[in-house]
Amino acid sequence: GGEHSYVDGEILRTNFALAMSNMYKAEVPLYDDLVSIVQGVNASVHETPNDNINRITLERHGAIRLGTSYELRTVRRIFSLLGMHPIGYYDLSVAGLPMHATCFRPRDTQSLAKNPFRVFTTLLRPELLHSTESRDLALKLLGQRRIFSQALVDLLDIADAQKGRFTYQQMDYFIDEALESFRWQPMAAATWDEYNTLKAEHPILADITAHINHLTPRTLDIDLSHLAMQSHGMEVKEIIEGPPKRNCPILLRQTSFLALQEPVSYYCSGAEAGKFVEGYHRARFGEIEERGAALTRAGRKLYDELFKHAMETSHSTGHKMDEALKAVFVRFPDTWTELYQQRLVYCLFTITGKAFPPNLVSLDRMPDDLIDQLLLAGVLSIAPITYEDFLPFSAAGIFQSNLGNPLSVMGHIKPFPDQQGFEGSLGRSVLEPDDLYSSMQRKSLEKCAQQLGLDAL
Ligand code: OOG
Ligand code: NI
Repeated sequence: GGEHSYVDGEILRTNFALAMSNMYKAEVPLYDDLVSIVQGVNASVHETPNDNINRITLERHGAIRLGTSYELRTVRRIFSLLGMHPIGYYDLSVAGLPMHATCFRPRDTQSLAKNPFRVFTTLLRPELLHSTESRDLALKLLGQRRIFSQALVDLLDIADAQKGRFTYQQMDYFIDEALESFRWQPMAAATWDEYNTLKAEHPILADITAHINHLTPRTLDIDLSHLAMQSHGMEVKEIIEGPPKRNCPILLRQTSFLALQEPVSYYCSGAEAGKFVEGYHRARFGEIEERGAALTRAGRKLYDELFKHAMETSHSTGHKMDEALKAVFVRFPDTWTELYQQRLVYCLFTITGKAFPPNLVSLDRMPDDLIDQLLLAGVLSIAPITYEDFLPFSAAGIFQSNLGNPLSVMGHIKPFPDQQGFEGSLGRSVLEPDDLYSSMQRKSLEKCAQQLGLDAL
């Protein structure tokens, strides 16, 4: 052993996530209540579909909104030490927001099972703003702000020199310094006039702040949790975002309580310079989510078509979106066997111990649909792979609930994705979620093949 012992990245992530959760509990007591409600519901729901209850109890996602590529690259360095990688590209211009995003999260099954902490990280796209005045102002303010302390940047350099690791003592400093970057700032960086100029251009501009704006626990039953939030007197959003309630949950369903009105002080400018205005800002809210199966490209395509169809029907008939969704989604199969047979979901395979059927052994060539036949014969069994990512329209719904304005009337942003531009700012490419899920599925099949003494499955 050397002079130092270094902290495992997984431990660093869990300690960081717990420290962040404690900070947020102290700052937003309603979040603490929300966590208790969800844990009560989770304890009352018996089956846990595919993830263990320890993972689910720890599980949180948060969100931050960044303004410059320097900021994005620095959080990339922070998250990389925690074993969190940029996964997926989200174009939010489709929802009228001058922003795009990725999710920093662990990548592989083992790491996700230990602690799947994730942070949805958006970056402003100033080129999508119409007025030169607000664009220049936003860029000026962003250029001036320092979200990361010098001590934090020094610690990141130290970690680089130690192959991306910290000693236990360095870990404690690092967590403290990094958390400072994501803490609520009661004193605004913008003056009162500047704040109002930005807000007039696009309400989201006043919201590009690195503070963690929510921390979401995972519930095993979002309908029950939603009711429990209401009966605790929380001001909860009426609808649950995402797919409707089903036997076989898919993707991600989310709901939240509305953003709190919190006091913020703004400096005055011009003749009033030196004084400040006691203002308010709605930014922080509480959200819960229920996670279901990851969909294949075909599954996602069907989901997107049905979702669009439900939106259109609900617009044209005035029916509620949840009723429209329920009606339309009868076309999405709802047993795991059918979902796999139609290759709509990703699954992990295991062998059951049942013998290989003799009718297959006697064939001189393995049938193409061997996997399906082995499933049917009960030699293999499947469990859906959990969806670890986000949904752009649900994300947009979250932004909207803060702003209190339908996005359709704001900003007039022309939708176009720019993944390359995002990756340029990030300094690397993002990983493709689909590749990760399909490789998890493939690995589980390789293991089964080996156990059954087959060359491949
Ligand atoms: C990000 C919203 C995205 C979710 O759960 O979809 C998100 C934000 O509000 O900054 O967290
Ligand atoms: Ni969220």
